[in-house]
Amino acid sequence: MSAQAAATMVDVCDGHEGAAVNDGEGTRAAEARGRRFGPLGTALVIIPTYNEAENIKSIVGRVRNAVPEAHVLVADDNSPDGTGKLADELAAGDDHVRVLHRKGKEGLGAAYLAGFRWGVENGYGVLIEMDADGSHQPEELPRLLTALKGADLVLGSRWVPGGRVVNWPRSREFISRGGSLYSRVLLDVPIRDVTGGYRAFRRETLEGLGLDDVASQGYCFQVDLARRAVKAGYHVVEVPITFVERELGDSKMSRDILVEALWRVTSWGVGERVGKILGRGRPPQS
Ligand SMILES: Nc1nc2c(ncn2[C@@H]2O[C@H](COP(=O)(O)OP(=O)(O)O)[C@@H](O)[C@H]2O)c(=O)[nH]1
Ligand SMILES: [Mg+2]
Repeated sequence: MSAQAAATMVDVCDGHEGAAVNDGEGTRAAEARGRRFGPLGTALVIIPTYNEAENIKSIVGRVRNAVPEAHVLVADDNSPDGTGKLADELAAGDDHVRVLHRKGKEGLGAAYLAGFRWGVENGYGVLIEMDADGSHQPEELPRLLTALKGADLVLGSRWVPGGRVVNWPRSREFISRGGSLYSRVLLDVPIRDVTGGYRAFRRETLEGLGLDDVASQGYCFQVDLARRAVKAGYHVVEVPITFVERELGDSKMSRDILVEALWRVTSWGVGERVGKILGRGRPPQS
């Protein structure tokens, strides 16, 4: 890990922001808290796809080069552009690549849940979320994995010192920063990039999040998982990343996805506050 990346890593659970709270191995803060983390085990990089025919070969190749020991699972929602077939061709020539064919477009959250389930059933120790369009650079994955040695969950973050976005229109940056700020304040989670989708989970962390009742379908799935991890007391660390806007294919961001995120985050926040007033500790789950 570079000195700059280590210095800007943010230990969410200790409440420090922009401070050097982790050393190069990401272990100092965890040790201070009396935690010892077990070995990581084999990593599975889950890549959800819907119409990513122009990107799939490149992204899988980059992951295989950047982290040759990791396995890749493409979770395709029966993309009309033939992404699933291209992924099958990659899998046929590489035993580290698998494809989960799903019946139709059900949203990012559902694809990840299916991928997590497959990964846990098949004994992987680390489950990674990564977009197919190159926005999450596979070359940054080793830094996330290093940080995970001393954490339960690592979030690739655009909005901590050292993190940035490349080629994003101002409107997207505004929505993303605003969404993170709204979620952070309303849900009381000390995370700078709550909506980001470049993440590494320990298997035990995922198992502890109670994923069976996750109803979030679109991008608020990311907020939901981050919120669950913080509330459950997991050790969450943000690592700065450079997010590069896609060059090929189209974004699946839509008005419906934004509306779902807004109403779900608002209802979680209001539900938590009402629960506190009524003396119930447990956050709302769906
Ligand atoms: N399987 C599956 N993947 C999806 C779905 N919606 C989006 N994705 C994938 O999720 C990732 C992020 O979507 P993208 O369109 O790049 O969103 P943006 O980066 O926010 O503009 C990409 O790999 C998409 O192909 C879906 O309904 N099903
Ligand atoms: Mg994208």
